[in-house]
Amino acid sequence: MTSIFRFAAAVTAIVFVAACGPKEKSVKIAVAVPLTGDMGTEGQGLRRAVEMAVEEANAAKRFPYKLVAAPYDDRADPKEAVNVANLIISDPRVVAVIGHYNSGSAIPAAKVYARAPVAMVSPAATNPEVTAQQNSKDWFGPRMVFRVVPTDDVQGSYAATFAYTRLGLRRMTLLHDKTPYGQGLAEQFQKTFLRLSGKIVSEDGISVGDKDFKALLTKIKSDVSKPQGIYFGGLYTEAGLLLKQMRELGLNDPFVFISGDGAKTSGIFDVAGDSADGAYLSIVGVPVEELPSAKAFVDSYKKRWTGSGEELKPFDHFGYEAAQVIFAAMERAGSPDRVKVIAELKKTKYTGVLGTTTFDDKGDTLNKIVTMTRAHAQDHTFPSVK
Ligand code: ABU
Repeated sequence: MTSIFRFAAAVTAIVFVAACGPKEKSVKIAVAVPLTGDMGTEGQGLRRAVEMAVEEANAAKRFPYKLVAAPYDDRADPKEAVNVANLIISDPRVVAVIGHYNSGSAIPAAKVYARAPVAMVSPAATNPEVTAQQNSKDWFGPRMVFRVVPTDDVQGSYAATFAYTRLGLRRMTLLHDKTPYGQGLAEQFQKTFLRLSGKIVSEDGISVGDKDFKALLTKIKSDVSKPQGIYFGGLYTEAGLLLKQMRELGLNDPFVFISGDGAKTSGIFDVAGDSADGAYLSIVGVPVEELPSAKAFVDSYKKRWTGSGEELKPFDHFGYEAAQVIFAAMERAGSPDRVKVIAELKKTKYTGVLGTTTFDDKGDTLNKIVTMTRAHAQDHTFPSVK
């Protein structure tokens, strides 16, 4: 540890003791995710999962202080994520951060956390740069970014191999939302699809918030290269609108729509209705309902949260596991000291909902499983493609 970080650790410890009076000792786990807007549904799920983990830890008296899940709304906006990150690091009671959901938010926010330093464990952001940036020469701080989800080089490559080998597709159109996540995922798909001798007949960027894709889809439909489908890198709102408008223009089976984990959520049915049916959506990990190690979590979550609008969301089990990994590091550290917790997170070997989580030297999980699912509009499910 360099002297500047030893100093930061000492300050954190002193401020922590000072901030916690003799009667009320509490330590915060920040949950920095979108809590409002289109992506708020996904962030609220993550908040619920972390809150449940915190409640369980408090009930079991795992720590000699009270844990608090502290939610922060980054609104899926990179600038707001940086604002939120600055707020978080200024609160000495925050020992670690679970977040962010969007790679576009996680990348700049991580730079703020590094300066503190405070650990960030992402339960959802899949762009490789979220962790890879820690190896760049202008990284200021220790390596303190971790994530419990596989990255988009794995996910994009998997989807391209699935499209080429399993579906026999040879000509695809590439669309993305120009975000680090959407564009990065589409580029990873392209790389592998080309390597397999597939052809990308066109590539276009759209913007998050765009509503009308008819002109773009008409161009794709009349393309003389006859694309067999669209690969879209982006989130569920735009994916749902693309699907709806594709079907309205007659782009139906066997024309395919393939996208990734940011589009695979029940919101896609709210946007596209029956038009979502048949869409191929890759996810990181295994669908939670098909994961035996997640059964106890799913049962507890449903008991704790099920009510109007509070169903389990796709990344909630990752949020819960991120909390468990942090708690285990805090126990090993023997104190809620930010720097000691970072050091212990690096040594993680935690077996829980996701199986065993260990991190490579970038902070990425060694669990690299990706699954292809297919949207089933009738019952709003996403069974895995066997
Ligand atoms: N991986 C899905 C969440 C979106 C993102 O990584 O930006």
